[in-house]
Amino acid sequence: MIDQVELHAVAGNGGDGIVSFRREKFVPRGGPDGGDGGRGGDVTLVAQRRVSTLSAFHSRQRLKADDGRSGGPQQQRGGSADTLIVPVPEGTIVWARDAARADAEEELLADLATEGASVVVARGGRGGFGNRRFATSTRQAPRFAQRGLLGQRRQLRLELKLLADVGLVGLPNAGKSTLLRAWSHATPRVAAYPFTTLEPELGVVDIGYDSFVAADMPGLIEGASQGVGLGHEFLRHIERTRVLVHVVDMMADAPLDAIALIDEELASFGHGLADKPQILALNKIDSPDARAHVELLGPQLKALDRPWMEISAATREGTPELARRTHQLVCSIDELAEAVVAAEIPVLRPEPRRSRFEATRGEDGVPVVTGSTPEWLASTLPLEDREARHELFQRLRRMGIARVLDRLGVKSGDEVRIGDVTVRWDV
Ligand SMILES: Nc1nc2c(ncn2[C@@H]2O[C@H](COP(=O)(O)OP(=O)(O)O)[C@@H](O)[C@H]2O)c(=O)[nH]1
Ligand SMILES: [Mg+2]
Repeated sequence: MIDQVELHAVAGNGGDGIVSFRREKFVPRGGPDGGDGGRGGDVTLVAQRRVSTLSAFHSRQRLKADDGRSGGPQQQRGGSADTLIVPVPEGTIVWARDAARADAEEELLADLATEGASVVVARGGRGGFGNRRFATSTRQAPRFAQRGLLGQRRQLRLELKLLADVGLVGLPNAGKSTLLRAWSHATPRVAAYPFTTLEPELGVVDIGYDSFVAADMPGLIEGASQGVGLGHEFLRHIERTRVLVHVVDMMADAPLDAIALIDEELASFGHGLADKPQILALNKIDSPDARAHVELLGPQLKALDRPWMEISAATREGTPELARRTHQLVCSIDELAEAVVAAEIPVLRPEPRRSRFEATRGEDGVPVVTGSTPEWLASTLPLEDREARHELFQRLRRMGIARVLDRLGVKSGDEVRIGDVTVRWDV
């Protein structure tokens, strides 16, 4: 069963550099001292074992990191924004598309398979330089500064193959399917049964803002005894499962024997199932017979030394409480596990480096320059200012771009496109 959400990731914009001049006593106009802007925050997804579904994103579809701050006078650098860290489940596959370009194609960005794996999905913009940075021997008082670069915007699609946090076990007719339906009725996403191998039936159980995945695992008892093969997927679910809810039919003649039988099956199945913490769900409490059984067997149930709750999967009496209790137990186990993995260093997937620049003639004959540095400069320098334009051309010349444009036959006064910005070439 696959869960999927679409999100919009918006990184923070870089803070603007500012224009400022030193003020000193008796000096009418000091040198430039405008500070640089700070970096905008990145948006980063991090895989966390304690998160088991993408449910949280049904109400949070926009991930926005803060902008960097503008620079100040006296060379004060604007503060950089923090990275927005967004927890996602282990096993989340991340697809991304550049939201700024209509023709951008979706690409596979990351497979966050294990705890701590992370990926930057939208990079924050660089801060702009203050006017101090543009001072040269021939231009000692630049009256322009650079704007911050816009943060990346990306359309994301997250895909997750759901794995069970909680396994429902119990004899046939105990009420496992009924309980799963009662728990996940708000989100009717219970998968259909394939018939070749037994696969557990899954349900997403929402608890406030959090959620867990419960699996009905009839195969353990019903399937194994019929000689039906358990799929590889089934074992993956069992490995992930942290808590078992052991459903007991209290209307049956010998509920204690039923519990013992399941315990034996769990032990003989192996894979650590018998060691997982259990909650007993004493089911069908709506029936007077079942209620009488619970009272009669109270002391023996206590002797089993595991938590139990009385429920009716059919009338849903006690099922929300059981869901909360189960969720708490899952979380407490995750906290133990987290303490162990906390020291691990997250794996960062580096952004592919683009070449410095490319210059060609576009279909309409207008020369086009692409590349992160020229595009950054063209989109952040205030090109309506003559000095700033001059600065841009000088930097492009130093990068060797002027030479390539020259070869393309570009003359002074011709239009040139740098990324999304069109300027009149002037050298
Ligand atoms: N009276 C009563 N019947 C229930 C309850 N839960 C399940 N049943 C019935 O018990 C039978 C078996 O339930 P099912 O969920 O299919 O059990 P499973 O084999 O463990 O999946 C069905 O006829 C259900 O309607 C309950 O809380 N009260
Ligand atoms: Mg069933």
